[in-house]
Amino acid sequence: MTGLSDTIAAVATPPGKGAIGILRLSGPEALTIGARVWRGRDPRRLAGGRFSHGRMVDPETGETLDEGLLLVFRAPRSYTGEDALEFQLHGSPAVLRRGLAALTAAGARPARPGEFTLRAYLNGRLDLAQAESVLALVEAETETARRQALKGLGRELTARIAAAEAPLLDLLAHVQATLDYPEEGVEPPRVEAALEAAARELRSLLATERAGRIAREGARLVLLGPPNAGKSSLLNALLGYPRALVAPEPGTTRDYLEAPLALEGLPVQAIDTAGVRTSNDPVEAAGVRRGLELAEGADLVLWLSDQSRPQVPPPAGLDPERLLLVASKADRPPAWRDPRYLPVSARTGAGLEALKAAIRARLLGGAEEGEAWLTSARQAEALRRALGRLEAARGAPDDLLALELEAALEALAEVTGTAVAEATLDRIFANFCLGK
Ligand SMILES: Nc1nc2c(ncn2[C@@H]2O[C@H](COP(=O)(O)OP(=O)(O)O)[C@@H](O)[C@H]2O)c(=O)[nH]1
Ligand SMILES: [Mg+2]
Repeated sequence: MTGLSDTIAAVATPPGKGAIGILRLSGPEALTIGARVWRGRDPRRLAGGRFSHGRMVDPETGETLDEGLLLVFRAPRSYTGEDALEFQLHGSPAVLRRGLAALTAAGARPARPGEFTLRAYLNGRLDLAQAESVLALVEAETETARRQALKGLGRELTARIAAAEAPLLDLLAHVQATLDYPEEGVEPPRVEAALEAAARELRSLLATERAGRIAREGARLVLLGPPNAGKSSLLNALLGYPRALVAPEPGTTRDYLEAPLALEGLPVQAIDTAGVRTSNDPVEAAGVRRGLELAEGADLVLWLSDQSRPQVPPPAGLDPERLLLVASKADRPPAWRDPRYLPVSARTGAGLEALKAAIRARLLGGAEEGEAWLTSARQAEALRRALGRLEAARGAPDDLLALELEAALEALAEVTGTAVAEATLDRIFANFCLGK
């Protein structure tokens, strides 16, 4: 990782054509380099937050590359915490390519992916949980993902980590005092209470890991059931348009098909499968096997049994934690009733909203929508290590207790980045796109 001594430049807008394209420049020489490529008001004479209308030029030939706006940010009041410039030009690949070349010819170095945010972190503008939220926000494709990323950016996740740290720091101070003055000794109830308070917060944060992953990456929802149970019809009803073929004769869906679905801001990939039955048709039999395989990798499986025909239980071996039971064709006279099954009619839409709500609730698990969730697998891994240390600390003698507490606090500090090795930083920021 290079230090902060050089000035970096990148195109900050996505590749392609658009009304506006932005070049970003940050570092100690940003204002001087900017002056070499800008014909308009001299950025060195502009205060932070001001802009200049002018032309961007090739610093060697003086050729005009484009006209636009130059925005000036002065350290430490910029995204990176350094002097920084933003060139708002026309969003043309040719303009931005030449503009970036002009900046490097004038003394800047092309930035690596995530390097602007890395600098923001190194300069103390963002902690690591916030930096990961920047990435999550840029990548957010749904409302849930956007809301959660914004909470992380607003330090709400950082605050939840701090809430777990507080009782541990308190306890550690006490243990260290008693190690210095051994005649005192820490009372066991006090130790227990502190460890439990921290562990409770960590467990409730870890319970948001799955919801956070689903908000970012989407969930896989598999529709499973006997032929003719109404799986394809239910998929179409959930989607609100006819995606899958529906037919009165069983065995219509022989392969599986996927369609994206948004459940109140939660991205879901819905997968319709061939009916589960023993079939002599090899193609259909392969489809059935595929359906069961898909169910293995699903975040949630809807098992459909036609309520107007004899009840068919789900195949053994499906994880009950990831199973939601649906009594389909609920508009018909029922042949059975079972309180474990949610009655739904794809034909009339009855029960559809309740089903959507149930799917959503099951996918989110224990995660409350109003709280900040974990935004990366890295964070969850650090919390699990901290939790392991707290377990080891229970009933330990004071000297060992102190060591376990320190280790737990170190693991927690990794989440916000107060103690992160350089190698880890490189890995985290390499996930960013260029110009961020
Ligand atoms: N009355 C009624 N018929 C339905 C409903 N859902 C599906 N069907 C009918 O049941 C048959 C099989 O539906 P389909 O969706 O292809 O079932 P799949 O084999 O499980 O995919 C078709 O004739 C559908 O019109 C429903 O909610 N109510
Ligand atoms: Mg079907």
